Amino acid sequence: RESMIQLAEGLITGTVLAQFDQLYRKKPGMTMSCARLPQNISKNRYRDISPYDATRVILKSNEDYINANYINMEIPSSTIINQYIACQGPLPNTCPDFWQMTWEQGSSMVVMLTTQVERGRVSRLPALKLIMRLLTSLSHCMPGCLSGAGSLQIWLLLKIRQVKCHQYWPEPSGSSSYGNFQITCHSEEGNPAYVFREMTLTNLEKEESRQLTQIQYIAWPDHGVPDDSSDFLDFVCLVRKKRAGREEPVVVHCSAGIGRTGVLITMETAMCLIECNQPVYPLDIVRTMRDQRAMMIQTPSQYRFVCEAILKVYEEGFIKPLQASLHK
Ligand code: PTR
Ligand code: PTR
Repeated sequence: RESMIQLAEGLITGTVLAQFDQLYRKKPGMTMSCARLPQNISKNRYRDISPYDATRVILKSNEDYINANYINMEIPSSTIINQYIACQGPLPNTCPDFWQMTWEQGSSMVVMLTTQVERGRVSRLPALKLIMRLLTSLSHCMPGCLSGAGSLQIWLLLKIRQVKCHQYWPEPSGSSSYGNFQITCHSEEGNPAYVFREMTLTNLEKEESRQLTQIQYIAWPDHGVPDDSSDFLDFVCLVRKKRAGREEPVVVHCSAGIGRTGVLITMETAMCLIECNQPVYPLDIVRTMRDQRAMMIQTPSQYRFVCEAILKVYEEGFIKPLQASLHK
């Protein structure tokens, strides 16, 4: 209760956000040199997002690199340690690695917090800038093309969407191979906020299969916060419910695997603490995460969002039953 009063006051006075701003984004002394090796450069979705060497997930093959970290969240005074693997959204060339990791770590649950494409902040897209420049010079050389090039530019601005994550699974009732793994998707159901998929993951070499559940939250742009905190809280409850009884790490990813992934892990940890009657200090949660993967929770608005959601959970004596959770 004490910690909740502190949090509520801190949100009003602004100290909560000020402390978040001051927190290190990378833990001092942690190296990230594996991500920089020449053979691994193409396996990173973003140049500026790399895993710590010390906590990275190591694939059991010669090419052992994937942009992913273990994140363990201990709940004091209980035996609970929620284990996660936080990773980037797979790229076309890292899908086999993603499934290999999921298999080797024994994970049977994947939480996805991004859509495959989003309307990008196009002004920052280098490829688009290049096209624009070409169009502009074209219209200089051939004045007749001017209006055509101009409208094409506008069309591009509206249409270009940015890929946030490769679709690393097949369409429902379809089957695809990714390296040594075959994935079959049996079902897909959901509501406007999230989608559930049941899949079978087959290791072709070992001729063994396992079941896997993927839950995708679709109402959450990167660098932003979810459209609706009660939808999001329902979603986190669902993750908690689904993970019950699974000891293995839950694989969590968004696009970079830091912003939205950090918010989800913070929220689940806070819910767990509240259930166990432990104080909740969100900044400690963020620090613990950042000690294991840099930059977890990306923006102050994401941090504010999760702090407000924690207060809401506490005040409403949550944990709300998952009534209306799923309808086809
Ligand atoms: N992060 C990219 C870079 O550093 O090059 C640029 C970038 C920035 C890309 C924001 C996407 C961004 O946001 P979103 O698609 O919402 O807009
Ligand atoms: N360089 C990218 C940028 O700043 O836009 C990295 C980045 C992309 C960081 C997405 C965070 C992002 O959000 P999330 O971790 O929620 O996918």
